[in-house]
Amino acid sequence: MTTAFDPVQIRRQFPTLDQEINGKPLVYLDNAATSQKPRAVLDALKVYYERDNANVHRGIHELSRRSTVAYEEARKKVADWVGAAEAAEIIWTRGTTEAINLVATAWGLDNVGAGDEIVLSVLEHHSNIVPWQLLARRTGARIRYIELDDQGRLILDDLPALLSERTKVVAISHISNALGTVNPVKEIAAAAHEVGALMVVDGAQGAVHTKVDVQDLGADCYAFSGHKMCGPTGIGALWARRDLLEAMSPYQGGGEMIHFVERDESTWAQVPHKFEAGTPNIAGAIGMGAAVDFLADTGMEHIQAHERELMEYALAQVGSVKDIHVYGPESLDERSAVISFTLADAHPHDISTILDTEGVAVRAGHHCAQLVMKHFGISATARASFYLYNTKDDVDRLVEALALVGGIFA
Ligand code: 7TS
Repeated sequence: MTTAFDPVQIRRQFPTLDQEINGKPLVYLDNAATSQKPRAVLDALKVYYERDNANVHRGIHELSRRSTVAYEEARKKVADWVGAAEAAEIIWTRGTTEAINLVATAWGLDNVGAGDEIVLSVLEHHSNIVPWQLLARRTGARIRYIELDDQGRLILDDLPALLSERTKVVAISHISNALGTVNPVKEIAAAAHEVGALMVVDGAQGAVHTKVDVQDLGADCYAFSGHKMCGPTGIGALWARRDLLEAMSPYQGGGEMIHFVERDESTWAQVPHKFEAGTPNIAGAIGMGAAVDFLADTGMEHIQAHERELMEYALAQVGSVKDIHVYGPESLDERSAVISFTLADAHPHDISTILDTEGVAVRAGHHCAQLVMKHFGISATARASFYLYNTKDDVDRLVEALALVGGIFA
């Protein structure tokens, strides 16, 4: 059920946000790195460990039954959250990074060979570059990149020249963590499919800020993390079409993923268990299910409207700070809840340190997107990233703290 959206009321459900840092109320603007957790998620973890803790799919006893039911119900919730055709299309992983490594390894080693091409973009997080580099090194495939324009948007005009029958996979982020750029995934997926390539989407930021519908996007794989969308760390998911998962080799071997084990050979369990070797992160999965419930109850349409209004305000306020340079798309239609910036000659780490003394948490660095930094000829930015519980007051506190930085480095 969706109720009226009030960020101040939402904020009260997040215990971590209710504290002072250096004597000032915390303003948490590092959401692209990880989000805070609402009580509903913390309670789900507590209930699981206090009442239901047991291994899944193994015991006949009551606790194992409860644990298995809760774990599989969470899979269904997460499947519905991204519009999967069925729960079995969700593979639990440690997060986006492991989900992409799974595809690059299990699918990649069987389907990519010497002379084949992998198309990425300069905008990608290292998690959506390095697994493909490992694959390229093992197979002799070549990586090609979609370049960026001066607003940090993909230059799609280059796409026809980059794609050919040699292209085996196109792997692109839904939303950039470094700049907030929202990528036209649907358009890219259609182009990838025209040349018979697999379309992998890094949804680490996408599943956080948009209502994802993997069918509508036309993706073949969608990777995302629980911890960025109000869930626990150490849990995430890979969504992939069932036929693709059926055809793929296992990623890791061990318990849970087999059907029969002989001396020299084994057969695999059904999808999704074929990809879930070993005792899984049961509590994490249940926590991620609770996070999805929380976001659904809050209403993604309210969250999106709130973030857009907040970003309009934040871009105007932050953009008017003296000597600031804000990176990323100018249009709110092409940008999500991230403001990456540099300020005069101040090093982003110094900016972040001074903001921290004011109780304002932002990240400084290359944001695991060194190719983006290189594109703009810089080594780092400071980054304020917003979520449903942030308010205009947070923006004002950020801008006040930036004035202090300006004063020091003027
Ligand atoms: N892809 C994108 C677009 C991301 O933003 C991140 C994490 C990942 C992949 C990796 O996700 P993980 O959950 O497997 O670590 N991004 C960030 C960030 O911006 N700051 O810290 C982590």
